[in-house]
Amino acid sequence: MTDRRRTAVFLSLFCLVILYSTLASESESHQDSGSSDNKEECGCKQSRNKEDKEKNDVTESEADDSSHTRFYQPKTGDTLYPRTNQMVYIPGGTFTMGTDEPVFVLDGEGPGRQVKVDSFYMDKYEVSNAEFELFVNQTGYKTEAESFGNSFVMENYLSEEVKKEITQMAAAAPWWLPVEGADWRHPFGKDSGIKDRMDHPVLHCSWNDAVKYCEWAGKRLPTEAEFEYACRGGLENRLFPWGNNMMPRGEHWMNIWQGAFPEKNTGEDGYEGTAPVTSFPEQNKFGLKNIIGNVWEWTQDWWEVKHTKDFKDNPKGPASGTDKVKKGGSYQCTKLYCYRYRCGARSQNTPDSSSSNLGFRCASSELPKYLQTDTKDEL
Ligand SMILES: *[C@@H]1O[C@H](CO)[C@@H](O)[C@H](O)[C@H]1NC(C)=O
Ligand SMILES: [Ca+2]
Ligand SMILES: [Ca+2]
Repeated sequence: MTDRRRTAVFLSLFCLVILYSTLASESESHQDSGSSDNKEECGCKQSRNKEDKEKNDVTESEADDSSHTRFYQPKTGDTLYPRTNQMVYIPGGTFTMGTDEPVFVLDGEGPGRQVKVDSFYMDKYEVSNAEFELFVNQTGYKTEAESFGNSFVMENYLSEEVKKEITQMAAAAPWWLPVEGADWRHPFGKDSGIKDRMDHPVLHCSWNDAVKYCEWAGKRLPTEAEFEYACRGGLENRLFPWGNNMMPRGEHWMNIWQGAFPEKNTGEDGYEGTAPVTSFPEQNKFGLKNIIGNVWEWTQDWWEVKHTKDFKDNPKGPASGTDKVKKGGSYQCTKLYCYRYRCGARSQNTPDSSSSNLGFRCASSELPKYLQTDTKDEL
């Protein structure tokens, strides 16, 4: 067997196991299982291969808690640059990371364990195209997707022209295609652009690219623990940042996929693709937007799936690995295929991978100097 075939066989077996664990743990989802043939892969694990080079109805968000804004009053009115301008203060604490009721056991969602996180700052929004362009303009930075000459895009978002040119498919996820010329300026192939999407999240940034951007901004990527702590917004053992009800008051609070994935995309939440980073309500009392949904977000940590119940103090993940952790799910997630728009959910990609549903936001232990305003004497 060639390496490629072996990989394909392995992935197929792996995916069957995932399929089994998904079905076993998601009894509710059977009702809308309209498309059973593609279940094996949630579409969220596309990586470059090496050769290439709802339980209760109550909204628990406490929007009136302004303890975090006492420390930092974000600048406003500069909507294209919310990310470089706006960070929220996340007061530290101890929380239950992961869950004792994992949906995807093989993802290492469990067990629930006590984790302490120090206070830090986090971008209120995902990094937008405008902000990434500012970074590239100032530094001349070239992303890995630009160097490789391609990146992953989901088939549904490609023009017929671009599809015609594609020969190779990602074995485990047939709707993910490595598209020539796809990069942050051309998110859906070379005949696409970002002119009308400057306030949308930047796409096709690898983990390495994200690290470079955050350094430029005087920040860093959040650890997985920080991300999850921020996501959970002070609530214990809830699915979503605001509680367990997927649609508080019957409204969409996040950008995911409605309809039977991958054939049908109704865009009922207002967006068939990405949404502006400023869209949807603040998802929890920290004031974070799209911390789940819209695009997946890179974290600092290497990926591992074995966790103990031991208490951890500001964990930073394993010392080494092959993949990096991403969190939050994306606009391509449905409950049936990629029920990973939960704070406790996680997935991974190699640090050089990039795709059309993966972005990032930065964090910082100290507020960068350029963001400090007159209100800092309140510190
Ligand atoms: C980046 O440079 C281009 C070309 O000079 C310019 O059109 C664009 O407005 C700049 N973008 C930002 C965010 O400064
Ligand atoms: Ca959507
Ligand atoms: Ca997100």
